[in-house]
Amino acid sequence: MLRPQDTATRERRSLTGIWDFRLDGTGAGHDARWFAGPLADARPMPVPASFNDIVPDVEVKNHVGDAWYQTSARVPRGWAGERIVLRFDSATHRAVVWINDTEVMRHEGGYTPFEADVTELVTPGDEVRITAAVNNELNFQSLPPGVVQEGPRGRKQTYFHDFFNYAGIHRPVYLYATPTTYVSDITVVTDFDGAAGARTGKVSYDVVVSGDGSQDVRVLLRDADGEVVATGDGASGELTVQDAHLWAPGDGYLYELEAQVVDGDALVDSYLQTVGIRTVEVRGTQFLINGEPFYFTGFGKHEDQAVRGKAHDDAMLVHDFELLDWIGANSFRTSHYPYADEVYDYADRQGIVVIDETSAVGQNMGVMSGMMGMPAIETFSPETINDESREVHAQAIRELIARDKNHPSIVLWSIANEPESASDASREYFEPLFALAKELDTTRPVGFVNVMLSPFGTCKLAEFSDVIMLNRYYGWYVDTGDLEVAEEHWRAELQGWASLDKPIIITEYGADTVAGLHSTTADPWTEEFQSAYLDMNHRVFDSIDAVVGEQVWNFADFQTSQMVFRVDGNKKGAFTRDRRPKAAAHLLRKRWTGKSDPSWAGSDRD
Ligand code: GCB
Repeated sequence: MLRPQDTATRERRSLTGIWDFRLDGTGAGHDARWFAGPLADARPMPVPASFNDIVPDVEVKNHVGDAWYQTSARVPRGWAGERIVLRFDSATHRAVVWINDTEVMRHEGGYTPFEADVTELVTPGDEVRITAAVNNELNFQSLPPGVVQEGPRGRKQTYFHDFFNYAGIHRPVYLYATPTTYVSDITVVTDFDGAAGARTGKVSYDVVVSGDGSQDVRVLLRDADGEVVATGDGASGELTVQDAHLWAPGDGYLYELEAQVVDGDALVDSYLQTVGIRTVEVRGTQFLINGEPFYFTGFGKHEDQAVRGKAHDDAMLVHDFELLDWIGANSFRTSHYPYADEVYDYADRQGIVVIDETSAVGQNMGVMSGMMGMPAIETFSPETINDESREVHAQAIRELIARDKNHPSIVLWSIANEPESASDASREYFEPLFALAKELDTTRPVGFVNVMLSPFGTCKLAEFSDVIMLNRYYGWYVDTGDLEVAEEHWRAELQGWASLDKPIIITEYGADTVAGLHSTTADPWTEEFQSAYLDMNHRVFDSIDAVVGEQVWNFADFQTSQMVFRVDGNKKGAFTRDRRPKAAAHLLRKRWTGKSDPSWAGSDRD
């Protein structure tokens, strides 16, 4: 699904702003047809934002059920004769949407876009009412999973992942117009021959035209200076780029492919697709980008901040990338869900490498019973995560790859974080999902993130993974505080994984750290301990050749549900929630850039 754009033939109207909002814990609004008129008893709510922290009220914060949003918009007069589409970049975790009195779409899954052709329902120049019933409930058939139970004070949501269940309309909403014959999809795949100086880039493209698809397609490829470097006729083909400038980590060089639908000399539609020419390959224990071994440095991140919750925010985006640059991170994982489109666009431009993850997190009842003391239940069973859940998961993989396939920054798909992976049931559940991801994208490796409860020798999914991704907390959740013993245990396990002859990325290692808490003896929770813990991990990684990456958990402190071992959230950040560096951030910066502080003595950017 292509993003809305303003081009020579297309126009967008953003619907971000303050909408009317009303909670509906019992689901009464559907029967009472709240969409059929102005939303009664509404309060203001910003879009995009999570609703949870906007209002200082625990009922809003912990709401379970529907949340109704409504706004009105005037359809631009100039859109007469065009195809008009209503698009939500996301609504967490599912939504039903109406235009005036007519339901126009339903969508399951909180982190991917959905849209509907509303041409027949609107009149250019007139106002329309747009209503969305956004539901935040998690169950065994949703991603991520959860359970809603009746409690003494109403319904209560529990879930099995370690971040707050923020909900609402987290990303932009648009009305947009395209011609009635329009480009509906583009796929680009890149390759190159030869070495620097005499390098020939190859850009295979496939353009899908909808509407009256009989019209011709023409493509133009422009370089970063706007010069046309290749052209093609027909809906698919391969363009050749002489002396191609590759996209590479740290060098986000982008070409732009303009896909035109033409009728003789007349331009019917035009869509602009950025293109980074690069290759990705796994060879033995190496992860190669453009044929060169790549070592991931960086973090697992979250879309998380005070007040806005999980809403996309450009100021935070640019600031976070500046901090990635400062600290010397070349990559991050979109733990634990697909991020806003803007994040990948910016990663493409900045040359930051991305591991793109679905929202399959918490599919592991062993973690719940082992660590959180919940009664042991089976993860994969007809009553819990079952065939229906797998179909939801498959759809999430389809939507992720369809949305993100053209980003050069994305080098690896992660189809799940820490699922149960030592049982036959997990193997049965996951085998077809790996096959699906590999069929949908033959150009990128596919993996999943392994949990400590499935150590080397027990995991039944590793054989399907092109890359081994490990989350390990030796010295924190096990061997707590005893870094010497932790180092021995960690190295021993990692040596086992290294024998599989696949590249290994450590996708999580970290220790909760309260900024400002210090001790001379490096006790857990202090800044000294976090630094010592990271040092220990780095010694282990540096001793094993198959390790091709280290991503600290987490970039910044983030909000979680209330638990006895979380102090106002998870504190494993290298930065605090408001992005102040802990001592560990300086340590990482030294390791990843070689630069020593004080960086505050003056600008050290080169
Ligand atoms: C994990 C999870 C992550 C948690 C982290 C922790 O393994 O993947 O979501 O936040 O551990 O801090 O416990």
